[in-house]
Amino acid sequence: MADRCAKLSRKTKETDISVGLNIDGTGKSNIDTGIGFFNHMLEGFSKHGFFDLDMTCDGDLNVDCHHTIEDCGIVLGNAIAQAVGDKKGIKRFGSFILPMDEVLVLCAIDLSGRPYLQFDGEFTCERVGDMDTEMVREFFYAVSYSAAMNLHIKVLTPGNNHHMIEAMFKAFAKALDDACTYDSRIKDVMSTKGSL
Ligand SMILES: [Mn+2]
Repeated sequence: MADRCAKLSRKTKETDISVGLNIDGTGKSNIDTGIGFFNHMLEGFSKHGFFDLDMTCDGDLNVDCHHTIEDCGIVLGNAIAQAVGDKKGIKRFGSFILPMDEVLVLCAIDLSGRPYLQFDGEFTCERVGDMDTEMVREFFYAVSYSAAMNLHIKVLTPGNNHHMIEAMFKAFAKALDDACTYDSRIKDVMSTKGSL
């Protein structure tokens, strides 16, 4: 079976983004968003989901990190949607509970074609590195809507803010990898409707 890939770019007055994604990759990444902590999160997403991800963003960081992180989420979500294609033969649902030291985070995904984000987590500081913590939810909201996925992220045990955010990105990667996995018992699309 051919690798499921997408290559996209998006340019506005606020951001100029290029993304290359291979869902059937090995976890290689080449990421430069101009935001060190956000790069670190996307590298973890790539590595732990076995997704090859190239992502560059030239954004208006002189304003703040908002447009860069939100728009990267939009384009990554679009790339996920394009790469998974018609979703024939894949499990559709995926979930993972990821520990990171004292923190425990749950992520559950349904590649349903219906966008929804349920985000249950609170941060106790405004920023980690050069990333505003309120942008974590915005990022996952953008991904869930542009990929048309149902995405639940829930902090089961809170703790260090860096740990909570990193555990979210890694749990998201593992859950998405799970949802995208082929199951030989699934001959068509995993839906009684016949399409997702
Ligand atoms: Mn870290």
